[in-house]
Amino acid sequence: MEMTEKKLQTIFDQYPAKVQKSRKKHIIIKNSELESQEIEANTRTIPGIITNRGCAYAGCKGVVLGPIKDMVHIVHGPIGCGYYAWNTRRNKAKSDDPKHNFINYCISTDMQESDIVFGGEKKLAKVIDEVMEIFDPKCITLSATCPVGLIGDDMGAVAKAAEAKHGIQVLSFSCEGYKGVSQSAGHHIANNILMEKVIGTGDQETAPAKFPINLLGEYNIGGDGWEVERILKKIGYHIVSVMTGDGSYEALKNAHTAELNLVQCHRSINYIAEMLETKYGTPWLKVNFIGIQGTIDSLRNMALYFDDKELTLKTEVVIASELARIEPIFEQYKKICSGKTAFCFVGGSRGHHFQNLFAELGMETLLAGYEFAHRDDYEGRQVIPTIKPDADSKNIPHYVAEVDEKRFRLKVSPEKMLALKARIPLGQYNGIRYDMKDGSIIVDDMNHFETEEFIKLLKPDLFASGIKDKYVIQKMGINSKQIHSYDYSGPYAGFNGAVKFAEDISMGFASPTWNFITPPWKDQPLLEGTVNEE
Ligand code: CFM
Ligand code: HCA
Repeated sequence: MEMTEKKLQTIFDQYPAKVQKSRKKHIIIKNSELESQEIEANTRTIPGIITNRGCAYAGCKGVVLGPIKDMVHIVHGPIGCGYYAWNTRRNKAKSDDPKHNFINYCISTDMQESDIVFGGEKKLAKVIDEVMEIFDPKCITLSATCPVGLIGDDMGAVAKAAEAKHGIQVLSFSCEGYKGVSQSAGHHIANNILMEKVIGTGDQETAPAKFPINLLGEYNIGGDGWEVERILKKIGYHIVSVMTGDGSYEALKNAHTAELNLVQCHRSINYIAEMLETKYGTPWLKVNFIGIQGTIDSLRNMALYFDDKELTLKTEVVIASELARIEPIFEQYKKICSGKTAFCFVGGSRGHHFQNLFAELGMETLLAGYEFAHRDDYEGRQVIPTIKPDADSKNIPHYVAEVDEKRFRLKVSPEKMLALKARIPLGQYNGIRYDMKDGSIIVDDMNHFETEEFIKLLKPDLFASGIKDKYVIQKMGINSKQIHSYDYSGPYAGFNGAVKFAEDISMGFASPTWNFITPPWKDQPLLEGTVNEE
């Protein structure tokens, strides 16, 4: 069924007037004939609406810091917050030094009522002492949860005292859950401090091998980062650091030595990419290792940047050999998926990135969107930014990277940079709106009511999203795929990932389970009407 403004209005009509007015700004039907189609984003969710969003603490501790394996991450707060961000995101990590891989631990001050009344600083200092005794890490992070900000515990002072006592870095993150409007604020807070206090503090002046790169915004969910690293190493790149999947404190310290920064998830790490450029002169390139063509394009753009004959040749050899290996398998799954339709609603970048892969499987994305992306993720970021600073930029102070006179060096000359920018997306990318077909729907911060309504209207064959709506969707008889946790499968990135993804969703389509579920619109009368505001 094609989506029209009239059908969309049937969903809006069910809202009270004020809510309707607000939600209309967050939903568009793509129309390329219009020069611009603004979509409101990164604003507060209307209270009472069931959103899939997380909080600033989730974005800081759970997303950016959590995957760094050789730091001990202490959560200062009630145990539920610690549990929420305890590896549920499935970022994988392995280490040559298993004694310094703390990824599986959940360490919390387990705040109780008495700590709320009398303060939790002493307890936090004690936990740091215990951590030093048991784990002896080189760096500790402290993440604040909501009550910490409310009662005014001075985590910064505790961190400073612990640094003096133990002689290691103790980083304090004021990422109280209520800050900003979603986890996005937490990414910003984490990025600022990593940039200010860790990145660039290593003693290396230059990288020890040719073609050194950092991989930013890759969190190794289901082993994605490992698959990307496999391909890059095969071609001959030297990976200085990954931020932050399977990441390490030691590697981060020397991230300034990379010649190019690759940005996979722009939403969560654009701040670091920008600051690395200012401080050390390292340009960044938007890549997308989701999908076969996305992977190929990313590899070719990298080769163009380094402009080395041997590297370019090796890039083509690797692409050809990988394709020869995976294409026959991929084609098998394509037969099952082809002609099917999908919804793809994920956090801040995957709603866009995975559409390539659907298209390669012959599937059309009818609706997509983000939980917490900003306007640039929808509308793109071109060389000259046209979009005004958003809510986070106003609320979360931005650490302004000053040029590091000692370490700054232009990685390419200004003339070469200009020539490169004409050929590859250095420092820019297209937003989700650019890539979607006319007539498809783009939704920001889609809520559970809209989820059900859009399903009833468009009846997609597959709904790609997260744990919070998965089972509602499945009970409506629709194949549901978690794009956050990959339903505990993966990797889905790179060449091997594309095949694994195709296999997993094909399994979903081929499952006999669907024969036992009657979608609600087949046996339940649909209530129609409007909600009275009084
Ligand atoms: Fe980036 Fe992510 Fe995402 Fe994200 Fe996330 Fe995630 Fe996500 Mo869940 S960093 S924005 S805050 S790609 S945890 S690995 S899957 S919502 S689309
Ligand atoms: C988070 C993490 C999350 C949640 C996933 C989901 C993740 O938002 O704090 O809702 O399914 O990827 O683990 O985005």
